[in-house]
Amino acid sequence: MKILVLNGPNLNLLGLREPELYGSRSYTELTNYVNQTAAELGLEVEQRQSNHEGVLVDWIQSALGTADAIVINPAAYTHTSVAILDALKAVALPAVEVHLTEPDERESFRRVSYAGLACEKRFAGQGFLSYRLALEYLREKNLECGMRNSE
Ligand code: CA2
Repeated sequence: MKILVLNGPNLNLLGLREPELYGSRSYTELTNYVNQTAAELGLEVEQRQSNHEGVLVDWIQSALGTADAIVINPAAYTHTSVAILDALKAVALPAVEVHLTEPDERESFRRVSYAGLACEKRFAGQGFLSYRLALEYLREKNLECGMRNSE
């Protein structure tokens, strides 16, 4: 199972700013954590980060035919981007929304998630663990599908 893991704007600054909110580990540490988790779970992952909405849309589109599922932390675009919502709907792959913090417990403008409308699950407020939970969820779901298909 191949999973495209996308991270949105400013997540490349992890560990460099606002550690009280986002933790002290870097973006490279996040990608290492996700790679290690994927290896443990027997999943293939491709990870990308962009500060640009259109680039994220292009990558979501590129998942069609090249990935089985998407894990996405759209960062600030979570709360603004109909383009990312439309792209996720268009590719219609299983998608999971992840967040390091719990947006619902922060400013009221973070309570809306457009991307979440196209995602079947959300893991938030658990730091790096949110990404692991997303991968575990997709793996479990894939195993269940495989079992059903072999019946
Ligand atoms: O909790 C999350 O993962 C968020 O997606 C993070 C976004 C925020 O806009 C969402 O509401 C929730 C912000 C990402 C900014 O990342 C930074 C990392 C280090 C330093 C500064 C910003």
